[in-house]
Amino acid sequence: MKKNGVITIEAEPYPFEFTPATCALLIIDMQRDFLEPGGFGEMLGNDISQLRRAIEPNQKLLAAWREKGLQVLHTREGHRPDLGCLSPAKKIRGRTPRTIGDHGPMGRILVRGEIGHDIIPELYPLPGEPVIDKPGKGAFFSTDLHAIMQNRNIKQLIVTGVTTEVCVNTTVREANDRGYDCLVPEDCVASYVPEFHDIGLKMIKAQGGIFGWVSHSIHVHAALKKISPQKKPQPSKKPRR
Ligand code: TIU
Repeated sequence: MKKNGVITIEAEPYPFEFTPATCALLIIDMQRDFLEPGGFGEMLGNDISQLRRAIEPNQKLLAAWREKGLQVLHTREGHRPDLGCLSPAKKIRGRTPRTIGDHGPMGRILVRGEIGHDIIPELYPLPGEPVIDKPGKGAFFSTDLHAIMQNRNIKQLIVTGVTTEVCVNTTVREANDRGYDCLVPEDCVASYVPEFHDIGLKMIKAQGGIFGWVSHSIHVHAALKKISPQKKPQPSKKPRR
């Protein structure tokens, strides 16, 4: 470990200076609608096995991350039951017989509160881990993620989840523009289209890391082994007067 609690993580295009106390694991949209049979993703004709490959590496990383008492954030893509935050363009995109807000096998498609909208049991959030409900692809658009990060002194993100070229990529770009450093472990993100996964990762690390860093979870695990558990921020017992 270097001075100021910095740990170097092997990454491309160059090593990532990991500061555990101010770094959160941001798990994007690991929802039943995208990953489980009968969900929205499969209904659109996608091969969900391509996404399910990322479940186990995420489980292992999440377990190691929680063991060290580091900060975890989760996102879910979806809409209010009244669909007030669903743009007409998104509603009709794809021109499929059933679209967002319609009834599917796991409840209304991508609607908050429905079974399909929720996070898969394998990666279910613990109490105290913020879940950001987002209506768009990027996790900053129309959400309180930025405020949560500022309030919790988060300056770096390890971004995992699905899909590599859509919600992961959009979120990394949004975070980068807000001054946050993002590292993406390639085995913890996935796409329905392997080609897009590869290119999505290349886009992040191109041009000297134009949007961020790409690594593998083995290197994140190696870094985690070097740190002692962090003290979790405790809610103050007495109300301040
Ligand atoms: N979470 C996320 O990436 N939402 C998508 O709609 N992804 C697709 O790849 N369609």
